[in-house]
Amino acid sequence: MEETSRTASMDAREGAVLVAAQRPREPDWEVGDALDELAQLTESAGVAALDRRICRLRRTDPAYLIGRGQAAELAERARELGAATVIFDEDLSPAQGRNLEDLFGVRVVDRTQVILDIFARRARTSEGRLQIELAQLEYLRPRLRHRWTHFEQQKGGIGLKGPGERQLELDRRRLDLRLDRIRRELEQVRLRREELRRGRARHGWAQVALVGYTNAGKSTLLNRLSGARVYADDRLFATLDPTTRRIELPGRPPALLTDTVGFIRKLPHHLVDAFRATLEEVVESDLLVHVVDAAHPRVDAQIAAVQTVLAELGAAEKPVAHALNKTDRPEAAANARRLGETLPRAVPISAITGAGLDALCAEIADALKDRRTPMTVFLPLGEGALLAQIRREGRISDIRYAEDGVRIEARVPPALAAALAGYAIGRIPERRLDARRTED
Ligand SMILES: Nc1nc2c(ncn2[C@@H]2O[C@H](COP(=O)(O)OP(=O)(O)OP(=O)(O)O)[C@@H](O)[C@H]2O)c(=O)[nH]1
Ligand SMILES: [Mg+2]
Repeated sequence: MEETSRTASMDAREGAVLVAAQRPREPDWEVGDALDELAQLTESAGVAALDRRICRLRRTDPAYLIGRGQAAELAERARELGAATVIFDEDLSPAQGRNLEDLFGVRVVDRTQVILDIFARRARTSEGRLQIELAQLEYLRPRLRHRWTHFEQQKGGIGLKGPGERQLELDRRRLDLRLDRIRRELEQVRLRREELRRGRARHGWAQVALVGYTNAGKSTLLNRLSGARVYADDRLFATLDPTTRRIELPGRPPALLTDTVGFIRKLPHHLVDAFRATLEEVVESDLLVHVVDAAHPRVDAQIAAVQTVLAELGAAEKPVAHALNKTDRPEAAANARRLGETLPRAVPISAITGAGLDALCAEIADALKDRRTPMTVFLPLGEGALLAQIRREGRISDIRYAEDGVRIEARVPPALAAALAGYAIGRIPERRLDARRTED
């Protein structure tokens, strides 16, 4: 729809000036890194980075973020280079974006918009497209107002609704209707995925999710381990839609390995929210394999960023196996050695050459030994001891009392799962459960 194309706004042929703001005690290398990454993001969005600028902030100007003098210099530079866009590594408030745009006379885009733009380009499935549209519309909503400010300025006294305001109301209502519809559709997607996961869980297959910074090598690893042919490339956010494949593990049944969207520093909040349906594959898995690009100069910052996003998803407590990837590259040697000290179980690998993959599979198999199995059981009255054990050792997600017993959905450790096997039920439809109640 129209609104979407407006935020997916960067023209493939345009060039841009990149800007990072440097806070008073922020070291130079940090700003330099931020700009490097922004340049990579910009390239991934199909826009050429013509120049990079650092603006030192003494205080943040609520109207322009940067100082007026700095803004004037940037405007001059953008004009000189014929840049169609100025891209900020910061998130700009709607007012800042608008003010800077007026000042520069060229389009002003922030980091979030660049990421949204890349996601919009990459989305292939209807699930991916819905999620990115949701994120874009939510980004756009508070920015709608500005398109009508000129009308509002003409309208005069308080309480006089100008034509602009009426149009704005219409736009906003249309947008809210669309947002409602997308949210409903995504809820259906979520339920479908949940159903799929339950089906797999019933087969007893462990579910393992690859997580990691974008470009760490997750897709390459999935391909290598499963013989899949997922698109892998040296660009940010190559993967958007989750892919699940079976992998063989030593000494235990195969597991299902899911490759999904990569993480990044300052991943926009509403993007994380919008991608819930996809990211539930991570939240609901038995084990995470954190793929680390050991050859990256800022590997520690990347690991920290991944942990931040995991916490945001509510997956901070999940068991994690670490894979130190790209060890075929000489730059990785020192990092891998250092990280090996803080993460003693981390496995050095190369998804490209295949080195270390047997050790990684052994580590995954080992970590899965004490995984919890999702189960639905009906415990008759008189099995109070088992009920107490589930409460103690398991994680209960649903519990319903009937007259003759109790129905529980929980994740339980393997030994308890075995003890409960005789009481396991499939998902009993609500009606049958009610029927049982009335029969008694
Ligand atoms: N040298 C080397 N390069 C690797 C290795 N694994 C992956 N790469 C390269 O790293 C780049 C990114 O790989 P992907 O598998 O697409 O990374 P990803 O983690 O799936 O990235 P996103 O989908 O963007 O999150 C590609 O150019 C790969 O060829 C490795 O072990 N060694
Ligand atoms: Mg990928």
